Amino acid sequence: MPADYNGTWNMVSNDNFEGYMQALGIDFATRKIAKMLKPQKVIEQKGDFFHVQTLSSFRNYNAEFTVGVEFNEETKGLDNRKCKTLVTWDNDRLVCVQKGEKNNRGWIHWIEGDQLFLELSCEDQVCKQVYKKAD
Ligand code: VLZ
Repeated sequence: MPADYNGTWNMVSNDNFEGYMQALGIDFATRKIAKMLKPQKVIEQKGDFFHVQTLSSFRNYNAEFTVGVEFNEETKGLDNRKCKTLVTWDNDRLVCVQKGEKNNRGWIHWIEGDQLFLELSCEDQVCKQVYKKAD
């Protein structure tokens, strides 16, 4: 049985989102707004199928994938690039590799208690986010 990521998760911390956005080439004005946001993750999981919504007052990002199945991801509203994206299980961690123009791009999710962790990587930058499960 894989870990259960279902639920609504509210951001509590966001370390080096600025560096991650710079590595993605997000423009200055967008970064200034985006780094003030406290997004919410709404995750629906059915076995290996995931629908992950990142919701904020400024912009939303939507991802749907099945673990183990590579798909074409378009990072609409972020850096608007195309990636060949694959998410796999590493025990209970979700490990995502986003192959494309940017090196070392991807993310890792895991859960500890009522906290959801996310590390976003691009080139030499790592952004560390923590979310807390909503009641
Ligand atoms: O999340 O890759 O949970 O897609 C930022 C939205 C979302 C705010 C960043 C607008 C995407 C920012 C994070 C405008 C530049 C991400 C995956 C893992 C699922």
